[in-house]
Amino acid sequence: MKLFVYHTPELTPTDQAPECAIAVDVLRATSTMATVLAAGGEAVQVFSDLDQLMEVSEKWPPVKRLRAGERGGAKVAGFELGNSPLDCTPELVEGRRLFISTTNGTRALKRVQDAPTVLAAALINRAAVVQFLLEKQPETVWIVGSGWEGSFSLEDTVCAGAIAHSIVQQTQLSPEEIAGNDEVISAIALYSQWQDNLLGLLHQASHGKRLLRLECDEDLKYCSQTDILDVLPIQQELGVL
Ligand code: 3SL
Repeated sequence: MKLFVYHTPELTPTDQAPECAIAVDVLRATSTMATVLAAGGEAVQVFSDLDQLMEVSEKWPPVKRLRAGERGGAKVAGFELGNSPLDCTPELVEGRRLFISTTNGTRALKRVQDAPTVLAAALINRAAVVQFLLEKQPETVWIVGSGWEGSFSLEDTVCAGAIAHSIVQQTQLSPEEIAGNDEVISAIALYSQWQDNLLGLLHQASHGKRLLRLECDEDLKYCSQTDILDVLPIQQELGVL
């Protein structure tokens, strides 16, 4: 198994495809998706376009659907939910499909959706993702950070590092042996330095600061936890996890 880390969807090669692609948006899209599925959501369907989301979700009975829309960190008017994982309680989401569009996270998933296996990872479900990789042993794995509008995001790269670090620990392979590109080595180094203070890292990240300005402190605390949800968001059909 060779891992490749890409800091943003734009940095992924356009002429290659991995056996397994993992989209990461710790703050907050993939944390929200993992939370919804762990809370009994029927599925999560992702859209880059809000109008398309409305059109597709309209065909579902209101009791079976939830619409989540986020732009610039804020909830989109007319949607039931923004992108806070803390709103996704079992009481609300159980048995319902989440139709979701966010600024960057859903874009990352869309970029890799043609890979044979597509996963969504965050710190909160890192162990479940690692377990899947160790069991299935895909030859090539891309871990794709969502970034922010094309720029690097500290929190997505630290999550990529958390995944790679755990694989190194559980296989006794060296970072060099699993690394398909230099970004894997630097992601492991970032995680190794911050693993005991991930909340501190989220507070330093530019998107973390943006969310703090929007009073989302509790979201940062929640998303900074590792391995708290045993859930594997895996694509079942195009755009549906
Ligand atoms: O960009 C995204 O996809 C979002 O996760 C951003 S936010 O955390 O909801 O602001």
